[in-house]
Amino acid sequence: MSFPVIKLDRGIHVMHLFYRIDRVRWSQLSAEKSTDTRTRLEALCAANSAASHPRLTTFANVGGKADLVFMLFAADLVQLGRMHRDLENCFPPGTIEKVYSFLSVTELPDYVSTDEDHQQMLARTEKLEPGSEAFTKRLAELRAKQAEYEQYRLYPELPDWELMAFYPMNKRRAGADNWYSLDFATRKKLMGGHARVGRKFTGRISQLITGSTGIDDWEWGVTLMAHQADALKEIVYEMRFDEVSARYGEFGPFYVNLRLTPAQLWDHLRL
Ligand code: 76R
Repeated sequence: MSFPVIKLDRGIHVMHLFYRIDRVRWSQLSAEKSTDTRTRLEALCAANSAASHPRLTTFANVGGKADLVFMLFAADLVQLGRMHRDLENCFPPGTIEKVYSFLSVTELPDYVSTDEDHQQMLARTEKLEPGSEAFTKRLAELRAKQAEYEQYRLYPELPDWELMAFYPMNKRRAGADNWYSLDFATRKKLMGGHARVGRKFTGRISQLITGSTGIDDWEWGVTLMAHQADALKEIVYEMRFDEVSARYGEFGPFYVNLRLTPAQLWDHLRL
């Protein structure tokens, strides 16, 4: 059967899925059925294991809000929907129940550096003469770095670190604190401060911000990969002092998840 292909002009679709296991139903499964479920899930992960997309990764939630957690990446929305259904079909009927889901897309932020920003920076900060050999060389370097950054933002290859935290957020639109009525230059300046805080966590946090305005109930999904929970706590705490979050950030529920392979998941969750 043929299906429509629904791609973005640039970037890919992302889904975060959270399930609880129905322990009563699960306890009625035979050991073979449990193994069969794991084997199907392993096959689905193997079929969707590109560095960027299509990709399906598995996690166990810690904290009690869910049991199983999945992160899905696909260029085509129909393919993403299919991955979601195939994933649920790995499990015997009624054994898992969705407790939270989030649909979003990768995007380039409005505030990315432009070629003009780079040229001004070279002239003002690095004191290079526009048009000179040194200027042209540095500009080419900055352009290459920018292209690499944009590729990463749109087609992210998240590191498989031990922890994945997820939470949705909005920018506030209330009275005097309306992010969307600020002019572009002010928003860009404020986001510069935000990025400075973020860069302090290089090596401890790897972040993916996906856009969901008009797609899901919040405006962005924040996915943070970390090795330790203190890095998660510190980055979110430090950002609270930065005006972008202090004044304009509104947050949904936080989920902290362990990156585990299906085999590890089965052992961890005693499936
Ligand atoms: O992409 C970049 O690195 C460029 C700078 C940058 C942008 C444009 C950046 C850097 N972020 C950007 C956009 Mn971010 N980010 C968050 C959160 O908990 C909170 O208070 C907020 C949740 C975290 C923890 C975080 C981390 N960022 C955004 C946007 C889109 C805003 C828009 O378009 O209006 C949101 C919602 C958002 C939220 N950010 C960084 C980080 C980190 C760690 C960095 C530094 C990345 C690096 O360069 O190493």
